[in-house]
Amino acid sequence: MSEALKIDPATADPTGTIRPMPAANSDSAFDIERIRADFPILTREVYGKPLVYLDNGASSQKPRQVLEAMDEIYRNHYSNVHRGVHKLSQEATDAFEAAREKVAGFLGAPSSEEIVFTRGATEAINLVANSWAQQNLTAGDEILLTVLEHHANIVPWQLLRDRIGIEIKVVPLEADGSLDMAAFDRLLTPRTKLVSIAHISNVLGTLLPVSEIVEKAHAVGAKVLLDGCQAVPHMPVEVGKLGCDFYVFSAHKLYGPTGIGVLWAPYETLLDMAPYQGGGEMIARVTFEETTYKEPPHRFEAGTPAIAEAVGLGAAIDYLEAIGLDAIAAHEESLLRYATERLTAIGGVTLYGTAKEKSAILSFNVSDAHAHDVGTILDRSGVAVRAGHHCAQPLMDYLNVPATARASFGLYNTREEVDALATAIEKVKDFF
Ligand code: C6P
Repeated sequence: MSEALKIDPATADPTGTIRPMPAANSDSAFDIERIRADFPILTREVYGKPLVYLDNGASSQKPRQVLEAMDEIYRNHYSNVHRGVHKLSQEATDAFEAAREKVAGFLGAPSSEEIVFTRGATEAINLVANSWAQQNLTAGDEILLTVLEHHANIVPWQLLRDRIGIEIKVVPLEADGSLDMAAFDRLLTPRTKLVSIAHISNVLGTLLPVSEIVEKAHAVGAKVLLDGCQAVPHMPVEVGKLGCDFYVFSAHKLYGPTGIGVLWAPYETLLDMAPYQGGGEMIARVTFEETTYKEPPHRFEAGTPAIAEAVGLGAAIDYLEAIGLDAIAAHEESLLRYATERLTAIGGVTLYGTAKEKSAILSFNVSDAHAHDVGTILDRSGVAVRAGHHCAQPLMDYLNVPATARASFGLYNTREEVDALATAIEKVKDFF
């Protein structure tokens, strides 16, 4: 690991200043014990067992740096933003806009004006569907999705389809959960106006070949939306390098708060997009005859925004950048390899999604046991996993299973926790 990774998140100031960690404090730059100590909830027990939190794909836990940054804004700087002339309003506005700058830096976006705050990834996709797509697509145009999409990247397009008569095409998968690129090539035509896909699958962990997809989509004149929910907490993401046209994610999977997410798009694209919702904050001038709108990104942020949540998101970004996304990716890659080995060695466990390029998400079933029963028994051992369809019912149909159990790892998980998962799965087998 590089020297640059020797940064201590514990001493990172949530407002932005990061102090290097003294090398003597740790043998390894990725100091898992220090990281775990930042997450208060990880010390609690569940049913008398240490909590083993493996539901990071649903939502991740929050480090004290995020909690403290949100506490600080509410205690000492809170007011509404962009409205008041008074000191507190200015401080809150500065903190809110500083968070936007941090998101821009995090995604490698050239300007914070390209960062729209939304309620989450779901709202960001709905925004693109109801604004850009509604404006630019007409009956007969096609949108390309994949079988592994989350409902948030399916239903908004169906609603649009039912309004304006577009067609939705769906790219199937290979047996290992990677995308069937031959089918992608066949389904992509000059009628395709948008390819909207997950960067990483929330069920299979598959990392999609997004650069290749972007290149091919652009060659037929289609734009590309990447749903980055499961990517941004686990790997460095630079929108410029990806070449995509829209990128969305939610803060709560990124060790930040709920209630806030991000839509990124190039400024020129945002400038051409009509507002998605109307109200305060997004207007330049209102009369009963006519309303004019602010420039992006404010045009898309009607009403009082999630102020403390934006600050919390900024603190989460500081926290992750202090550790280093490359270091986090390496840690989780090693956990994935170990967990795959451990679970594969347990007879009767079926793993879904074994693509070469994948992140630390393991969906599985245990023979004869329903996923919900697996989840419940694991819970009694202190191991929190998600069980169900993971908001990806078409994928469950495609895999021909009603549900799976899913262990999704984060930066604070350990090999010992993988062992706890494996031991708890053995208990499930004993039970059935
Ligand atoms: N997936 C999971 O357990 P929201 O709800 O807007 O924050 O995120 C929606 C969403 C969109 N895309 C992907 C790839 C996702 O994984 C999610 C959220 C969670 O898998 C909760 S359903």
